[in-house]
Formats: sequence, C-alpha cells, structure tokens
Amino acid sequence: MLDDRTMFGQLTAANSMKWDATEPEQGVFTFAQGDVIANLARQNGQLLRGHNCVWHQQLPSWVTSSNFNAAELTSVIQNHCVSWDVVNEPLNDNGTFRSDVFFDTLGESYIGIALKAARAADSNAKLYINDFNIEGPGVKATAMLNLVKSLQQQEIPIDGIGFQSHLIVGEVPAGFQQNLEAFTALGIQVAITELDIRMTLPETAALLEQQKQDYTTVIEACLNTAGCVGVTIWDWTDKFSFVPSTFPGYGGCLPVGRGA
Ligand code: 9MR
Repeated sequence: MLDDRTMFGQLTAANSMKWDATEPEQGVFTFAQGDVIANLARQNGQLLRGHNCVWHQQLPSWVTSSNFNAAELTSVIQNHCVSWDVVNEPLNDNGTFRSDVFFDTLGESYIGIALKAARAADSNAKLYINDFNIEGPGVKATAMLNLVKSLQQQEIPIDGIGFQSHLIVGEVPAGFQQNLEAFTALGIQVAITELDIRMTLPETAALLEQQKQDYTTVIEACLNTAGCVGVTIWDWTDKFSFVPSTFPGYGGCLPVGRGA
C-alpha cells in the first residue's frame, strides 16, 4: 500500500532517521535504516521528509551524558544536522522553551545553530521546526510565531513550521486554518506532519463518522491555505501506531484499521 503513489506522495521515517539511529556513536554515522525509506521513496517516485535532527527524545546517551560545554555541543549539533525537520518540539505547552540538553547548555541559540548547519549541509532542503499543540491559536502557537519572527530578524534560515496534529476525535482545534494562515503570513511554508485522530476504544459507528469529518476538516484547512504544502499521517495503519501505548484506552486513529 505504501508503494502506491496515488495514495502516498511522500514518505517520512517514524524512527530510522532520528539521532539514535543515525549517529549512535559520536562521529559514526549509520544511514542503513534511513536509506531503506529513502530508497523506497526514490523507487516509487515519492518525496521524502527527513525526520528529525534535533529532538529531546531518542538521543544516544553520548549526547545527553557527556556534559559537553556550549562550544562542544555547538559542534556536535553542527556535525549532526544535515537537513529536515531540523528542530523537533522545542516548546513547552505554556510557550516557554523546553528544557533539554540543548536548551540547558546553549539557550535558544541551539535552534539557530541547527538550522544554519542544516542549510550549510543542503541548500535545497526545506528547513522546518516541528511541534505539537500548535494547531489552534493559543499561547503555544503564539510562542512559535514569535520564534519564527525572531529567527527571521536574525536572518537565520527557517522555511516552514510542521504542525504534528496528534488530535482527538471531535476535538479538532477551532481556528485551525486561520492559525495556518497566521504562519504563512510570515512568508514561510506550513505542513501537517504527523496527523492522526484518536478515539476512545471501542470504535463505534458514531466515532468513526465524526473522525471522517475531522480528517476532512484538517485536510481542507491545508488545501485552503496557500503555502500549506502537504499532509503526512503518522503511520498509515493502526497496527503500527504509537497511540495505544502512549495514550492508553485510545486507538483507531488512522485511515487503515488494525485488521488490514
Ligand atoms: O512514532 C514514533 C514511535 O515509534 C517512537 O516510539 C516514539 C519515541 O518517542 O516516537 C514516535 O514518533 C514521535 C515523533 O517522532 C515526534 N512527535 C511525536 C511522535 C509520537 O511520540
């Protein structure tokens, strides 16, 4: 099914391009797993979204536990960032910066370090910051808008914002489209990058009907926004989704059910 370009115009690796997979030891790069996805996309004539470069999870312990000073960690990031969803989840839900090895050592400057390194490595790749709970207007979306403006003022390359969109049936945030437009008004792209819409189990006909409407609302918000470049669903079948383990009691979040 994944090979069908009429259904999937682009592929994203859910795990195999993360830091623990690509640089498990300092300076030792292994792209074997990521290449499987990249080659699949190439064979099928699909686009490839690189995910992700700098994130607080799935880091090898040499990054988190070496007590690098700022200069050392700067060069660690520069060495690692080749392209893609360059910075993943930099903000807390209250709009402040997330505390992790990068922010705690470098402050918000780590974001610019990563983006500039990615631009230097690949002048063609579109460079994104990707986050969740920024889909509707609110304090976190405002903080992200402010981050984009601040990067632009500093002339740091930023091409787009990814809206992860791990949503709940019946709770698509009001103002989704206007919010996308608030970002494109800054002259950048937006993308829906990790869409899934979960429901409390068991699945019922009413929940499935509401879910259909919710998927339509999200996809139409993107289609109606000039500058929204695409929609990525996070896994395509419920069989592989992260949702049931992260959100116990929830599931049925993807277009293809567990049985398929
Ligand atoms: O789908 C990914 C799952 O297989 C991993 O176990 C998990 C580890 O944290 O990461 C999942 O993907 C995450 C994505 O990289 C960033 N946004 C949240 C996604 C769900 O946790």
